[in-house]
Amino acid sequence: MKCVTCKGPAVIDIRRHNANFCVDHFFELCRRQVMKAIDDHSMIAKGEKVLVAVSGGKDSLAVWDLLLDLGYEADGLYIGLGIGEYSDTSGDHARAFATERGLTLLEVDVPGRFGYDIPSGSRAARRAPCSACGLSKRHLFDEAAIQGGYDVLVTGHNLDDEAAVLFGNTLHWQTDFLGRQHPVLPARDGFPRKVKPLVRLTERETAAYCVLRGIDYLVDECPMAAGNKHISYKLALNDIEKMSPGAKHSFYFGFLDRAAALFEPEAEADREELHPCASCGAPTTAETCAFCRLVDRAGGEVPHDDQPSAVPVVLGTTRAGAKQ
Ligand code: Q46
Ligand code: ZN
Ligand code: ZN
Repeated sequence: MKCVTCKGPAVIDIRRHNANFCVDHFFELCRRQVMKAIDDHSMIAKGEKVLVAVSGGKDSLAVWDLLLDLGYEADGLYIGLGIGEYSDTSGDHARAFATERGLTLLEVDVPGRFGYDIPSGSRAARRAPCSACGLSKRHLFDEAAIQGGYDVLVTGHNLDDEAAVLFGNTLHWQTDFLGRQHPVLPARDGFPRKVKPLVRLTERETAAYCVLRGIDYLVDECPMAAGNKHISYKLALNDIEKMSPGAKHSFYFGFLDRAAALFEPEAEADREELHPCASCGAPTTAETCAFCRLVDRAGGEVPHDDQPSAVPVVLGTTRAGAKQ
């Protein structure tokens, strides 16, 4: 197996590109794909202050590493969700990555600050674990980005994630969601701009990137993921991809090119008037936001110290330079 560019020994075959790559040219491919996603969708301008949502898994560490490598100044944000050993280990991976590279990692500990963890809090609030978790993460990502004065919030969603969400939204014809499924959500009404620079890379590629770069990421799946429909959508799409390499890419990017705009007016019309939450000030359509209602029902499930500040704790101290 030879590298398509230099004819040296290849380490990975990528069937949708019909090509094999050596280590260096695979890194180059990853950087090129991230740059293209950023340019095509005007995700991040040079000099903007970037916050990366970091879980300790392959995608978030890969995107943080790639952005630094491309010359962006990027801090990380880790949210401790209190999912037992899984959260302990994921936090260790995020902190180790930041410490080894002298990066700034902000941290919010949900049990410590709000008095619930995802297993007990989701039961108390009668929500599915991933629903309570997703709501908590979205709220705390937005809060940290706005309060920290960041221009843009980056998440590590990859092509498999986006194709699986699109598959689910299409399967159920959730046209309002289809109108909002875009790799960039512009800043509006107190929400930060949110971008997904890994949409042109698959999870196999982000895993390979981490392994070849020597990035130590958390391999274990979240124990609360069982029953999550997106996992079965990903498996179905993997079967299709095996028979038809490039299918995921053309499904997702074909949608963005040819169909997404058709659903945007509906999503826009569905947008209700937002005003500040009476309790925390975050934008919401109700009197108090869904996160504050979750904390009302779930808070107190575990001991906590009522951290008064909404500003995350700064763990690292040195601002990022490009990784060597
Ligand atoms: S961490 Fe949270 Fe995921 Fe675990 S509880 Fe579900 S949403 S599966 S990315
Ligand atoms: Zn090569
Ligand atoms: Zn609120």
